[in-house]
Amino acid sequence: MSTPLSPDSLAVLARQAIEVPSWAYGNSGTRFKVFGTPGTPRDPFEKVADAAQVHRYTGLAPAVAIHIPWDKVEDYDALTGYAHDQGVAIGTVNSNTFQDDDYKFGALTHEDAAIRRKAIDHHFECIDIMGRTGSRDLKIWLAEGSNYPGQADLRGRQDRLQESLQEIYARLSGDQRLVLEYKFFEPAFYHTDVPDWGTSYAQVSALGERAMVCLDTGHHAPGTNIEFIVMQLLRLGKLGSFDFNSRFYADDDLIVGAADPFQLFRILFEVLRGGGLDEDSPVAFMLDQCHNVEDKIPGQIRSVLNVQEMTARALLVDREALATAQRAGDVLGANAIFMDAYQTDVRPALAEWRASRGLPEDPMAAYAASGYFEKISAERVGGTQASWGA
Ligand code: AOS
Ligand code: ZN
Ligand code: ZN
Repeated sequence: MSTPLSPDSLAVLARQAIEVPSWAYGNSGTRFKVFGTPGTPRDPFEKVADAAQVHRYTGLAPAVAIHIPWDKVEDYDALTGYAHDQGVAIGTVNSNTFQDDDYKFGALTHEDAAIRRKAIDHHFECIDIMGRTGSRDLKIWLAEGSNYPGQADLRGRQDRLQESLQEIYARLSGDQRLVLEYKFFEPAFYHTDVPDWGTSYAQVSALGERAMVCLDTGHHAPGTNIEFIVMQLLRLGKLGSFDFNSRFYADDDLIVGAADPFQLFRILFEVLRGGGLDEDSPVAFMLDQCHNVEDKIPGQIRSVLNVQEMTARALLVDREALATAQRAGDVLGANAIFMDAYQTDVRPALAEWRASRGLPEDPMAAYAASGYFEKISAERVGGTQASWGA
C-alpha cells in the first residue's frame, strides 16, 4: 500500500456506499438551455442501467434514488427486479410537490386543506412505492415559501407543515424513514418554509425517531461552515442523509468535490469523527447532481471517486495526535496534523486497493474503454429531459 491506510480505514472504505440519483442521467440544464446528449435514457429502466455502470466500475454506488413522478412506472416489482439484475437496488424515493399549478402557493403548508390533502396523498403514494421497491427512505424537499414580505403567514405555514408531516410520518412502517431536506432559498426568494437545519431539526424532532434531517451541501449561504452543521446533527442523532454536490454560487449541483475539495474533506472528517461511517450509522450518502455540459455516467463516476478519495484522506488524520495537540493548545501543530492528511495523495493507494478487490484501477478509463457510451448512443433515440435542471 503506498499510503498508510490502516485495516480499520480499509474496512470503512469497504462499506462506503453512495446512492446515485436517477435524474443525473437525464438531460439537464438551466432555465436558459437544456443540451441534449446522445444515449439519454428514455425511461426509468434505462436510467437504472446507466446508474449500474457507476457501481460496476467503482464498487461504490449500490443503489439508485428515484423520483416520483419522474420515475413513475406501471410495475415497481419489475423495476426493482431489473435493478437487482443490473447489480444495484432502488434507494431513496424522492417526492415532488414543485411542478404542479396547485402548489403555486405551497403544498404541505398551503392554506387550502384540499391542496394539502393532495400533497399528503402524493407522499402516501411514494410510501406505497417504497414498499414495492424495498426503499428505506422517503426524502422530502419542499419548494414552498413566499416572495414578498407580508405575502404569507410564516407561523401558520410552520404549523400546517407540522400537521402534514405528522400524517405522512404516521404512514411509514417497519424501518422506513422520512428525511426532510432544507434549502435557504429558491424557488422562493423572500422566505422558504424549510430554510435551514434548525427548522428541519425542529420539524423532524416533533415527529419521532425515524424522521431525520437531509443535508444538501449546496443549500447554504456562502461562507456557511457546513462541517459544523454536520457535527451538530450527528451529535444530536438527527443526520439522516446527505445530498452531495458542489457549488460556486447558489444551488449549482456540480460534481461533489469539484468546487472545494477541502470543504468535502472537512465534512467527511466530521462524519468520521461523529460515527457517520460506523457500521451501524444511520447516515445515507447520496449524490444530488446534474450534469449539464459533461458526460453523465463519467460525471457520476468522478463524483463517487471524489467522495471516496476525501474519505480516505480524512481517515488519514492522526486523531490521537490531533487530540493531544488540541489539548495542549498547539494551534499550528493541530492544524498541521489536519493539513498533512488533506495534502496526502491517496490515489495510488486507492487504485491498488481497487485492483485487489477485482475493480479497475482507473474506473474512468475502464468505463471509457467499455464501449457502453457508444452502445447506448446507437440504441437510444429520443431520450428526453429527465429533470427540471435544478
Ligand atoms: C432541490 O434543490 C433539492 O436539492 C432536491 O434534493 C433535489 O434536487 C430534487 O428533489 C430532485 O429530486
Ligand atoms: Zn438536494
Ligand atoms: Zn438542491
